Formats: sequence, C-alpha cells, structure tokens
Amino acid sequence: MIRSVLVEQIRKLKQERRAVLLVHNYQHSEVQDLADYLGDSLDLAIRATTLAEPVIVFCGVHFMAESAKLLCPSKTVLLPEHTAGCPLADCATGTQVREYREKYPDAVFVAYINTSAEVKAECDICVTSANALTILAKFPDKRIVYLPDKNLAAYAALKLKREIIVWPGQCYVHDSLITLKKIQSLRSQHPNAKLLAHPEAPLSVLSMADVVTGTSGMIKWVSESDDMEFIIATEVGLVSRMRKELPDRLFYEVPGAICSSMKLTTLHSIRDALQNMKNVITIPPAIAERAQKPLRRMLEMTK
Ligand code: CIZ
Ligand code: SF4
Repeated sequence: MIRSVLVEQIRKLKQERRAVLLVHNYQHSEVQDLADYLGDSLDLAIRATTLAEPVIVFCGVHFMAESAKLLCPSKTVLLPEHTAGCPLADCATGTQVREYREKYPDAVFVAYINTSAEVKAECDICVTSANALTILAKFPDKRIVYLPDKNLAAYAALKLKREIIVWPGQCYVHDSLITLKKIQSLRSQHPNAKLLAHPEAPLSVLSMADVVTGTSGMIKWVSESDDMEFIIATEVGLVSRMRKELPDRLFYEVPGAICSSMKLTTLHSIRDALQNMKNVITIPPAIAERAQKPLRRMLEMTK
C-alpha cells in the first residue's frame, strides 16, 4: 500500500480513537514524521502525564510504553509492535534485583528507565540518560547500585568521583556497534567535527567526546552550537531527526549503529494497532503499584 494512503488511514483512526502518537528519537524517519510528540524517554514520559486523550500509541520499545502506562494507568497504551523489547532492559530481572538487595541492604537502588516494571518495582528511583548525573548527585552519602547499564554507571562514577556498584548489562548498539575504531576513523575523516556521544557507549569512546549526553541533550547542544559538523555517536534514528531539523549542519552517523527493536515499528503496525486496538500494555496491579513510585520520584526530582 502506498505511504500516503497509510498516513491518511492513521490520521483518521487517530481522530476516531482520540489517540496521541508518542515517538522515540530512534524510530524510522517516516514514523518520526507522524509524531504528535517526538523525544527521548524522559520527554515522552513527562508528555504522557499531560495528555487529555484516552489512547497513547507508543512508537518505541516495551519498557517505554510500560512506563507511560505506569504514569497514566487510566489510559489505553498501545505498543504497535508487541515484540519490540530492549535487550538492555532484559539484562535485569526482579529476582536478580531482590538478590542484590540482600547483598547490599543499605544501598539506594537506581533503575535506568530501560528496565521492566517488575524491576522498577524492586528499586528506589528511576533515571534516564537525560537526568542520571543530576539525580545520582542528590544521594551524596549513600551507597548506590545502578542498573542495568555498566557503561553509564562507569561514566557516572567517573564524573561524580564516587564509587557506584555496577550491574553487568549493556546496550549492544552503543556498547558493540559504536566502537573506538569506528569513532577514530570518523574523526580522521572529519577532523573539524565535534563528537557527541551517548553515555551508554564505552568509556574509551566517551573519553574522546566533546559532549556526553542523551539524545535530546544532543539536539539542544547542536542547535546552540556555532559549529557546523558533528559526529553523532548514538543510534542512527537521531541523526535522521537532526538532518531534518537542522538542515544547515552536517551530521556523520556511526555506520551500523542501528537498534533492530526500535526499527520494528512501521506505518503498517501503527495502522493495525489503532484499527484493532491491539497490543494493549497491561501490568499486574501489584507490580504497577510499586513500580510507579520510582518513576514518579524521578519526575518529582527532575522538575
Ligand atoms: O533515554 C532514552 O530515550 C534513550 C534510550 C536514549 C536517549 O538518550 O535519548
Ligand atoms: Fe535498548 Fe539500546 Fe535499543 Fe535503546 S538502543 S532500545 S537501549 S537496545
């Protein structure tokens, strides 16, 4: 089916269902074009709490749609592609966190938003790549267990000059597909470009970067910069957004830095989800009640 027909169907269905499309920065460019709101996981979580419409179509991965449901329990949240998980979030389970809790009973357990509701339910506070350092700095005298991203934990420990107990998890896109070798090669091809890197990348890459920040932080930094060329060390979806929004600048992506889960969502799957109101996110009430708390605490601390 041609694209314009699908887009028109989605527009009509959105009106009929009173639905809003929340779209993550790593989605396909054509999905980004349909967004009511486009952003990182923090932007979208905050946005979800302000909506009047009863239906959210979350174009991203499962933990993001689940977070929207936790923050807006009365809304219907659809994940167009139900198999779109996050391999980083899969690096921690509720049982594992309970075991760690026994080992470190006095620690504050900080869950990256890239975790399941079951894991959030066992933790004290959530953070995203946009607010991790600010929130961790608010617990100066506490022992911290940070999960599940080992690179972000190591980076935070370095920046905040403190010990952080690191969980053995990683995002394969940032940890394995964004390599020092690729970054060195991009730097030698584009010696005038500034390097922006996501904190889920390895420390060897972060130590070369001019700026380390999440995706929305990258957009803000570039739009306020006088430079013209940028190497963007994160998933390539963000680069397509930047090229559209800042067409006078030059952006160099890291070849192959593609998250296959993020790319599962298509115009077809959005249309089908809205047409059939399918792939509805549900969370067992006993877990939801506990998992909401660290998310809400994060939003309070981010204000
Ligand atoms: O927090 C997010 O949205 C992720 C996973 C990437 C980023 O930093 O925007
Ligand atoms: Fe998960 Fe990494 Fe994909 Fe983000 S880019 S959804 S952290 S696997």
